[in-house]
Amino acid sequence: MPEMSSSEMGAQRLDVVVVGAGFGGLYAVYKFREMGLKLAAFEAGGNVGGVWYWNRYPGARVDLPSVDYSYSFSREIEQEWTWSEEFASQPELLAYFNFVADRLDLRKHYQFNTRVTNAVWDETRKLWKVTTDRGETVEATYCVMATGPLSVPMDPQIPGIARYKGELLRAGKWPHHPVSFAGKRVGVIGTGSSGIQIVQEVGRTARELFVYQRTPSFTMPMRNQKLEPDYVAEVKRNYAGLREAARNSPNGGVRPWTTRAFFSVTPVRRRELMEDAWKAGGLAMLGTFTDLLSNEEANEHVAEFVRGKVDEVVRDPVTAEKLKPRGYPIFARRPCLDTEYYETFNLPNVHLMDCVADPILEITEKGVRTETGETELDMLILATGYDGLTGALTAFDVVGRGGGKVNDKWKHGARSYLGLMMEGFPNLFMTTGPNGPAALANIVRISENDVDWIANLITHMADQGLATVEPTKAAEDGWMELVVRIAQRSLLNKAKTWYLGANVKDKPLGLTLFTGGFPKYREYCAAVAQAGYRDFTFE
Ligand code: N01
Repeated sequence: MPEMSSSEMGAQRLDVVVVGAGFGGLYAVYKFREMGLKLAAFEAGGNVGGVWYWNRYPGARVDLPSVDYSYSFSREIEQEWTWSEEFASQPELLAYFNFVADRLDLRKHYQFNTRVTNAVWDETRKLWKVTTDRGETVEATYCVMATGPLSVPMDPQIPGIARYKGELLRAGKWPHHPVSFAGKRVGVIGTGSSGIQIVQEVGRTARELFVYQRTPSFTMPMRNQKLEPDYVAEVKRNYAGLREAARNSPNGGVRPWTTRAFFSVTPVRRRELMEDAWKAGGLAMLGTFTDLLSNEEANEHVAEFVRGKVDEVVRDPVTAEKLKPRGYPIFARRPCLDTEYYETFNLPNVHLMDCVADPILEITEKGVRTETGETELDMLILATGYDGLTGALTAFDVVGRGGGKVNDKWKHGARSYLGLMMEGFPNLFMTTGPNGPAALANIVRISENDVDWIANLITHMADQGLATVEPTKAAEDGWMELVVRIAQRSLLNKAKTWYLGANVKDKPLGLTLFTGGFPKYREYCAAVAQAGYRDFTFE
């Protein structure tokens, strides 16, 4: 399709507009172009990459094996791209996105540095009007929000941030220029996946590092390694099998998995298995026993094993004790994978600041004031998380049938059918949406599943001469009932996390992710299509 200028985009009716240039958006653009659809795409960032465009902080890397965290839809991409590390760094991931965009000539469909400010369904003309912060509006039959589950970073609810006169950096909006920590007193607020990766990196070069920790995370050694050419060649020969295994695994990835329950083996054997998993690194521990997220007692045994590892590394017993997560099950928050995170706290320049014992009161011009006093800082880094799952679509007006807004629909929690569509919002699709398995399974596999499903539905409509599609209320109610019912069994409910919306003030609290595993999710999606989309109304 020839490149279109923005005025040309606005002048004609498009088939589809895609928002986002992460894994979901890029694949959607490719797929729809191959279907011959007339399309346009917008991306707030300056280029492709999604979260990997924004998260340029030092030490940023993926916590799934790179060979798995990559597209499966193109044999050419699989064969021509070579991963250099088991867990790719952000620069390598960004290079991958750029490689895909160039190889498939996708960039020309995007308008970058362009944020969608509202999307409104035109009932009479049966199309979406999508307006951007550049003031233009495009019209398209379908709108695909590939806006990602973790694309709206949040500042902490601490007064005074605007007052701070030192360097203020945010993990999720890291600057493009090199950042030096040498000779500086640096503070990091937040000890989730982002904070841990930053701390272990900055601790090595900063003059002093102050780590503001409110809730310690469970973290396990990543044990990242360079990939040997022989291994890469083997993977390339066997990609088809690897993808099939990933699609059929509960997490959508080739992680270790088991059917062994914790109490089905002897205490000695359990210990051996946990030691092996610790030595293997990565998410091996999660695959050690099958009931870790359903049996609280089993979970506590594994949690205690991991806490014990802190004592083996951290020399100061007081610091070690503070670093041990307590009060919530292991894996109920996203498990972190680190590279010598605990070792960082043995460095004389690194100080753990306990925000529970000594809460942060405010950010001052010079640094951070806690109950016991002010710490002056040259640089403050915020690694304080995201308005996850729903944040991207509630950040602007998405207006459906009869003027209904997504913000109103989700007032009491996200609702959708399969995490893909919403009643009241005809022809609007989401990839990796809330109420699907996003966050609990490999985002690349979910994105491909979702885009393929959307593409099939659009093809079905073209074949049948249909103009609009929308899930029935009954279908959406049924899906939400299922999602909520099976989620109640999960220990994920027992931690305050972005999975539940617990990290955002006044956000409705609840686990509305599909916790039934990726294969089951795929089955549901496929069954809906096979049944002729009877859960939808068409016009
Ligand atoms: O965010 P988080 P993240 N005072 O929400 C703290 C993915 N990811 O960006 O828990 C003090 O986990 C907050 O404390 P608490 C991954 O899916 C993946 O780190 O609210 N602290 C918490 O410690 C992950 O789950 C990768 O008590 C405050 C931290 O900020 C998701 O992104 C890398 C505070 C936020 O942790 C989000 O991870 C990075 C306050 N007022 C991210 N407010 C990899 O692939 C907040 N906090 C490796």
